[in-house]
Amino acid sequence: MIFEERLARLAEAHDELCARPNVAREGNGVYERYAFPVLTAEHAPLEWRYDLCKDTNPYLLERFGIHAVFNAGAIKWNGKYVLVARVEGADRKSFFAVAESPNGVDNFRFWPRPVTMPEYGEPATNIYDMRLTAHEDGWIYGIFCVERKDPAAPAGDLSSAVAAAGIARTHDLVNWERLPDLVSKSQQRNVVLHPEFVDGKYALYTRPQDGFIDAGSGGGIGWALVDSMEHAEVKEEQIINLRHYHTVKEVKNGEGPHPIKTPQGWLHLAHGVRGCASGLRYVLYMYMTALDDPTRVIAEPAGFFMAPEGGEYIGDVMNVLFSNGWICDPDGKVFIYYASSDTRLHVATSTVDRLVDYCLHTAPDGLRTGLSVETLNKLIDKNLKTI
Ligand code: M1P
Repeated sequence: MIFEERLARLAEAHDELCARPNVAREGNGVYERYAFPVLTAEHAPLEWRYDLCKDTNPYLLERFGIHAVFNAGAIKWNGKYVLVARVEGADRKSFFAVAESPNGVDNFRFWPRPVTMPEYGEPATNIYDMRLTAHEDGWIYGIFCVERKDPAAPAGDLSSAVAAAGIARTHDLVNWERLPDLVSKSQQRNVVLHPEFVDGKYALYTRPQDGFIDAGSGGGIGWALVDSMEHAEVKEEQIINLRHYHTVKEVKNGEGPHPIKTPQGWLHLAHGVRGCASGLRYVLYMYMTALDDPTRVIAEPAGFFMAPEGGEYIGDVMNVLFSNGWICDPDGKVFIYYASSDTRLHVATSTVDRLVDYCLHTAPDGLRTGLSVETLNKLIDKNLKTI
């Protein structure tokens, strides 16, 4: 009886959570946050977490702990809002799982099974943070971080890892063809495929870094053209979005999802990292590049676009917002999927028009306090004339 009652309670709570309507909150005009996260560990199906057979699990104990659901790639697929989320188990290993919603803001439900990602080379210890790109070549590509133990780590060092960009492609988000990892002189995380060919080549946003954690001498978000995705190799890399002293991205930065094409230019979402007494702080920022030259930055508002708020500060890795997925509807509505503190996934909504307006009409970072005050005074002067 205990088994049946507990199962009924668990199933009811899970259904209620997945069906809970989400409500937009008044924001700063640029975007709206929503009342509830769209995916959490509790959204994972009961069949993933429990042995549902009374004979083998009479107490209905959890058998596979799911710890967090965050950092999701996103795509509009067969009329549904589809996320390829990073699901992290209690064992600290991440894997990918697909969830879909009819409206993009609530009712996300996982597909029955997680993604079985084929291995390439030495099997990965961990995989995470997939960026999805429906490329004009007809494939949907997923590029993600592949983490393996550092073979050069001294004996006893069980923390050092190396990061590479794993590449896979699919037509249905179920069956994935694994391609060779990106060949690059440096370690790579946050690699993103641009959706169009550029000069007949595939174009990648990269993030060269010296170590697993440290961007080190890697100056920012890079750009590289590669001949083929079947043997992708970064031969030349140009830094297109630099890190700067005393900004939100002084320690490191990384491209979010692939940019959205607008009449005014490519709209980019990225994350910036700075250090502070409580550790690293991850925020989201935006920039735009020229349509005729995606390597040329044409606008970059000062500071962060979104930073943690309230409960978003709290989680497995505190003080982190991270985004690797957004969806732009044909009517210009944009669904920004962002994760907080490596624990849960949220949505914010905006429109292409508002995001472009934000990028083109917010002053850039003057890089010193005097210029910040000048910018503020110009706004006050204008308002005093208007009122
Ligand atoms: O813990 C915060 C983020 O750290 C890494 O991002 P980056 O490579 O920019 O430092 C990633 O592990 C990311 O998944 C994580 O959210």
